[in-house]
Amino acid sequence: MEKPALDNTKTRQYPKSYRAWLQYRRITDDNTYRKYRAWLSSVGLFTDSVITNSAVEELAYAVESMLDVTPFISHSPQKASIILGTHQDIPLENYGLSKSSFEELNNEGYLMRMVSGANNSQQLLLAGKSDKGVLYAVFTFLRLLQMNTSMDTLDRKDAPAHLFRMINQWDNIDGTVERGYSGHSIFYIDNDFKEDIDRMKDYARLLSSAGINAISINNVNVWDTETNLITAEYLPKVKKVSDIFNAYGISLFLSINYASPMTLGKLDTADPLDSKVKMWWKEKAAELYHYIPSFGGFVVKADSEGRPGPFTYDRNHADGANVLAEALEPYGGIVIWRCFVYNHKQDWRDRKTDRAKAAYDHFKPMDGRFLDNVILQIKNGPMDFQVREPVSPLIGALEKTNYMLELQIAQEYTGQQIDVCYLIPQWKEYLDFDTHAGGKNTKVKDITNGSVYKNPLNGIAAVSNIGDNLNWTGHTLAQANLYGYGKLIWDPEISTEDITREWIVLTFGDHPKVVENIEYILLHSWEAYERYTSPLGIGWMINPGHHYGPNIDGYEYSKWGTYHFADREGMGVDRTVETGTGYTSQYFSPNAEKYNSLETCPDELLLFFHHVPYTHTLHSGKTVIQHIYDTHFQGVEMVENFIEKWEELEGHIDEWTFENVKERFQRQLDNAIEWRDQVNTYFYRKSGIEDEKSRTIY
Ligand code: GCW
Repeated sequence: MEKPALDNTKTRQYPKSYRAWLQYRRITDDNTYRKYRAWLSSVGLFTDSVITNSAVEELAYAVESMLDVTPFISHSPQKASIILGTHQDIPLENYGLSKSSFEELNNEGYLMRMVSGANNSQQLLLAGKSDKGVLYAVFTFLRLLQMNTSMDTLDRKDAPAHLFRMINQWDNIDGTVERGYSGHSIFYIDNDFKEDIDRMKDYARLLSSAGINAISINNVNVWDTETNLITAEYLPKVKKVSDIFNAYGISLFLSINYASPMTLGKLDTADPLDSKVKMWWKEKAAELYHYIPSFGGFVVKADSEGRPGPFTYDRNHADGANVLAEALEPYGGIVIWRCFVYNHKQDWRDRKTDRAKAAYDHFKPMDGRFLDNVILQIKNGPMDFQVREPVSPLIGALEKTNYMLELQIAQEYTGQQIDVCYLIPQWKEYLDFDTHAGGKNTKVKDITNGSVYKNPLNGIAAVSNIGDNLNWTGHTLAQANLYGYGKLIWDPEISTEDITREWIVLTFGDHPKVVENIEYILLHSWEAYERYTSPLGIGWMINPGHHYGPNIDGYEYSKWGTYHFADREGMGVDRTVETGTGYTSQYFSPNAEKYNSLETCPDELLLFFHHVPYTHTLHSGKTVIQHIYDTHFQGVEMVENFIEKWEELEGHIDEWTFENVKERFQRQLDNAIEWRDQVNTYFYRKSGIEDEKSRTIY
């Protein structure tokens, strides 16, 4: 593996979608072209590091692509038009700044400002608090340039809201990707790392430009061969991948198998309190950091869906996580411990056990017992990335524990990158949700960024949606979820509309029709998907196993704890305190009361919390059954409308992408129709109640 170089001629051979939001289109307006060509021809560098080298390389690549000129890079920046460096290295006084200008910025922040240089020439200062800040400043500058923003009075400060902004790859070493909908892994093939490190580097660029700073590169389900990733057999290769990501300010993590002391160490136990096990992990950590001094740490799925964990030895999760944390601590390593722990062998006849309660029940009693370098990673909802779920009640419930929220960019339950489903509006709702944990206005985003409980470590992670498809995400519009994720967790205050428009312009250019139609499609797509799939927060009703397409009873008599309980009278899960599972009591007041009461429970979550007759009237004024019929017909109409809007863009979008999205839309329509007809027919047959509008139900 040698160091790949950024090469415009090479990526130009791929479909445009390969470059995603880093298109760096040639500037077509003559005046702007001439002006910027002159202005961007010289770059001066005050700081020299691996990360600032990446920044300079990106700048040069972009300028060449947009302006057909290779900028001159100098280490005597006085005369250069773009000046890069950290705040320690730049002589700030020369530019009317001081160290105090950087005080309020965290380590990854930056400042960009247009200043007057010698002979009244304009100089743009891109100053990072650290070299990562420099890189982020360069990516921002290139974004502004592509968005045709005026640079004349540029003056901005920026820093990320979260400490960890992470991506979890669910890639297996045989090259498959769990819940991957975009081809094979870009990292692995046939039980080894891939040779094509250009692809990994381009991925690192995409992630870094969206503000991501951490990645775990293997599936949280760590199978036999992957267990060996932390051994001398693979570590030199892991190091090479780590170097690629580190150069873009991204630290590398591995998912580990909790039973490693047995499978790799040949010990007779993996009991976290056993002294041999403790020693084994300590020696393992020493070995790991010997190979990769910058190693981020472990991601752990333990006692979850059959994976090994501390429960086998009658130990709790704090014991389980702390043995790893102790081993990594001397090197600054982190343990990210997932809270997706529930009984996956439930009896469907048992209506008292409630999967939704599991994470809270397991982890709330453990609050304060984890070491400082452990972060608990909590899925956004109590179930599993459904199109609609309440926010997990565990978020806010832990006061003395580090938090990380887990989202899923991969559209496992939301159309698998065949159907368009833009998730930024959904995530925005989660981040803005008021948990009331510390009184009114204790939003999820203030907990995940550590400001409520002052947890030293914090962040958000999400399951990646990329693979080796030439457009990375299968459906080109699914790129928006990856970009939007990065932007949103960098700054949860940015509006969905701003993120959306920015992504469209960067990806497709600023033709008004293109912006208008794609924006319309994206912003309505989650709603459309929800309408033609599972109604009112009930979730599931999908085909077991692969999770695409309708199967109303697919999980109804299964062991997974995901039921709708539909009978001839009604449907929904009673999670109230009085007559149900009592799940609602896991929320803080007044959310607990709000969800517990049929009168105040929001419509969109009604069936998540209550079992009601089909004739129950919603706040909207419709009955549950009429709501089901109406939304399912509307959902399909919305998809038909998206298709018309997309067709209008023919000629304005490159052919490859146009066809890619068109083909996906056709499949989405087929899927939506299947959902509509199966769901409507099922509930019509169960309830015997006619559709008020007498539309076709089978
Ligand atoms: O959503 C479920 C998925 C599994 C996944 C699991 C998890 C990686 O169906 O494929 O396993 O969640 O999050 O651990």
